[in-house]
Amino acid sequence: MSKSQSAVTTLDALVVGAGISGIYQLYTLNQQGVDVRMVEAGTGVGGVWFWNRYPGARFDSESYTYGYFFSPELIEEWDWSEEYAGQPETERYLNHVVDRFDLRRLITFEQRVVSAVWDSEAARWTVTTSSGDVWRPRHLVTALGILSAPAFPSAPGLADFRGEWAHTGLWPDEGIDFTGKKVAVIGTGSSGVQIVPLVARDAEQLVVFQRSPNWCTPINNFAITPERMADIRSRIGEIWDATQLSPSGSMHRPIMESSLEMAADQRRAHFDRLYDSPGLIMALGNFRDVALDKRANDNVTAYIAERIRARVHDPELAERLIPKDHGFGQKRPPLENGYYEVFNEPHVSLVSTGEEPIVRFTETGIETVHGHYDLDVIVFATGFEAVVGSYNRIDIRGRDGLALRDHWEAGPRTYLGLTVAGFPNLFLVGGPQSVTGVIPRATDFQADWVAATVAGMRERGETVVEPAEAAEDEWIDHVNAGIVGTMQETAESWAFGSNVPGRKRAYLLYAGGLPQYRERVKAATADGYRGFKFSS
Ligand code: N01
Repeated sequence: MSKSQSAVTTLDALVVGAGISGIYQLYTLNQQGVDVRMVEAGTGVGGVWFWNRYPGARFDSESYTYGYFFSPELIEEWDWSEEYAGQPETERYLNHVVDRFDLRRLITFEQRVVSAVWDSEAARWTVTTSSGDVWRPRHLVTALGILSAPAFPSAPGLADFRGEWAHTGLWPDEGIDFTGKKVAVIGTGSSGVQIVPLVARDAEQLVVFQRSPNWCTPINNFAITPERMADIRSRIGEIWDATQLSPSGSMHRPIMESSLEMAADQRRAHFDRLYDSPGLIMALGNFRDVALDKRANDNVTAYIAERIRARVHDPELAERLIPKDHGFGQKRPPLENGYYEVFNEPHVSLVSTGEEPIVRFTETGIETVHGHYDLDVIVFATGFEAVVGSYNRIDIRGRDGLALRDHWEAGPRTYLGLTVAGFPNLFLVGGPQSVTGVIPRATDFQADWVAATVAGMRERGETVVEPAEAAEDEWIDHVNAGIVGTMQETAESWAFGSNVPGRKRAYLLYAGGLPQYRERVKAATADGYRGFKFSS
């Protein structure tokens, strides 16, 4: 076939996206004997761990709770080197998995999906990619990632900038050398907080542009010795069980005791222990009431503010680094490694864009309302059009040409976070209204469900599955009820799309906890796939 001819491939299932969730989906469907293939926009596997190759990118979940559990052999042969593995190690791991289970032959790279249109007559999707190739799957499984559509500031002039620039979520393969350069990092979310200390280490000058400070706590990472790895392996069943009981799919569970009824010194001792422990325990293993009761939340928030003040020498600067608009845990808190200490260094400065907005990018740097910053490199750690952004960038059309973008205009609409009314045979894995915490611990369950559903349909001779609109309405009510009354309810955060100008506020994740999520899906499935219509 000549290059000018595009390929048309008819098949049972197409999985879009070779991230940790998509890879497992490919594996499970293949195991079921489904004729399945995968398309991926990048040149390699890894998803978030392929694109976010910026210095400092690493897990903030324990490595072994984020990796796969489906294969005892894989657990036996893979050694994690750190409690919170860095991006290169995770990318290696995912490549290892793909080769270990002979999945690479099923993946076509450099195929960014531009449109997916349901063909009612053929009961198939027509999926077109940027290369012009056409895929005709019966079932379309999207594993697009919740943080994969990078967002940029709206200030004009970036095309004029003559230096180097990159977004943390689209980091160049060859990297960027900051040595002796004048660098700006825009954004102080998890990505910004991870990259800032490494830029500060090499750069001659670093200006951090902060729109809103975050409540960052230390990662307290450490190397995994061979003895510890052996111990992890011997406890892997226990670790799995812990992830299944935890609302966030992690090793951590909230302390159910009331922090408000506790003596102040006893409560403080708990906070000290959490602050000095590894990982996200301050957020995920804290008292349950800090997420629910403003008074309890105020206590932990005041505690962390005190720890920040003790680390930043200049009191005025410390205050600018302490959030005033939200309490701890209302937004996803970043983990850091020496972030606050960086601001004690003379070559590092902080610009609060609330007081000093960026006006434009220029040929030589950034112009603000107060002056000009000469720069060699600009790092955009400005986040993502989260959860729905990756869907909105594809022209997805269901029955009667209905655009998913229009169906989701006021916020995502799904049934069980897995399917969408009016979009037959479209499955979402790691999409809206289903995920929280350790993403693969939500999506491995979803991928198993999709594989079992597709295999069941094949056995029963059914070709089309679609949820009822009423079931979708019920799910949306359930998702929204889960966030009501929590401290997160009023947060300005990507979890509500509030970082995207003009986006209608809607909760995009699932706050009910993964055990409840799984129970709900299992109950509907056991009840004859309640809420779904199947047809032949
Ligand atoms: O993105 P973010 P992220 N001018 O949206 C600011 C996961 N993750 O890539 O808060 C100036 O959190 C924006 O300001 P504001 C994790 O779930 C995990 O850092 O919107 N600033 C914010 O400070 C995380 O939550 C790891 O007011 C602008 C920042 O840019 C999620 O990914 C590592 C701006 C964006 O922060 C997203 O994190 C990294 C503008 N015009 C990420 N526009 C792990 O550790 C935006 N900002 C596993």
